[in-house]
Amino acid sequence: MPNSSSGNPNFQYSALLKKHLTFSDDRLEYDAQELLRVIKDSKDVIAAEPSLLEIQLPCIVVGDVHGQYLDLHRIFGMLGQGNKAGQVSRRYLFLGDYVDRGPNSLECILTLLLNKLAYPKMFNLLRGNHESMAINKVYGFYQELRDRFNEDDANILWKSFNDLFAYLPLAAIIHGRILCMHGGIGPTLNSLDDIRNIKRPLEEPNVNQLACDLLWADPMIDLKGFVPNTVRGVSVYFGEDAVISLCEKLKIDLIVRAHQMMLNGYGFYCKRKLLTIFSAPRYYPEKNNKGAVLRIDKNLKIGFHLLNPVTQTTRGESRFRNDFAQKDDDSSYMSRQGPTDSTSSAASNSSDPNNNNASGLPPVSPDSGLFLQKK
Ligand SMILES: [Mn+2]
Repeated sequence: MPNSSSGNPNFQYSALLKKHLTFSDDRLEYDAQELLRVIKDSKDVIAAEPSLLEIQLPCIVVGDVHGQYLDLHRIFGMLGQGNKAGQVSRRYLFLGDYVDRGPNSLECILTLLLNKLAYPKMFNLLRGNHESMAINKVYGFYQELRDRFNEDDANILWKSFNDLFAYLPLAAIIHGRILCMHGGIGPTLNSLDDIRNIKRPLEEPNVNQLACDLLWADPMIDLKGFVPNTVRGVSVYFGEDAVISLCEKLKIDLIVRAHQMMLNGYGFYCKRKLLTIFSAPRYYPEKNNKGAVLRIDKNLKIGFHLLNPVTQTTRGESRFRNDFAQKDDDSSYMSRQGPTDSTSSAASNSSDPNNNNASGLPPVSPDSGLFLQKK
């Protein structure tokens, strides 16, 4: 039984959560009936949350996970999911895209839901564009369920997971100052109440324009306003002027979103007003991209932890943990000169997370070439 002060005293799944604390790249064995109970219980908790979560400081923000269970373990190993007893000491905000693409969608979503049930205030889960039926039928999650269960159970589980996904909150505001979502902003977003007023469940997010933009939109360089997002086929691209005017209107400092692979795990846009964070290293094996997670301390200082891409020769728990002990990537970020392929491990020199410049933010980066597309 978890005994953190923020833990849920009625948590029923200690044994199941414990299975997820063991570092292993084997698939776990699941009982379909037990999973359905977890889904139902988490749906009750998540449905009671507002469409716009209010998050306190300090917190950790995690971008796309995409079924990369080992990398999720690396994040918890680095930052502390808790000790072996399952205690949690960090507040997390996940920006969606838990399923699809990677080999362990089920382990990833279960880890997050069980932690949500155990520590409802410490684990905050937003919806990504892959948390919807039309997408996760096609991009891996459905097939994974079919591979792991008989056809009836697979279909019931898939339907039930998506029923739950329809209730996931769509955005979060951290300390009233940092707005977070999976995709981006759109022309119908003019106040935080616009997000709060979105009614859930939203089985298909695209029926609500603002919800669609929150889940799908992308920034575009040298653009004014909004134009149709031709690469995604839904939602919009938004320009720097839209970011700046929304930050003024909402009286916020920064927008944090995920949704696009960053070679270095993260990238700024629009002079530090918009940050993309992507937490699935080696999502594109041919690009050998890093992953990153964002840390925001109690004074709103931000820093990054990087996940270097892992290959057959660099895998293993002890290597993973050693790899983490030293990461904060302000130095490699500062040395970036536009679009570079930072695959060299030398690019991730460590520096003290508390040694940022006075603003607490890394210097402005060249804003070009940081955004690559993947549907
Ligand atoms: Mn996405």
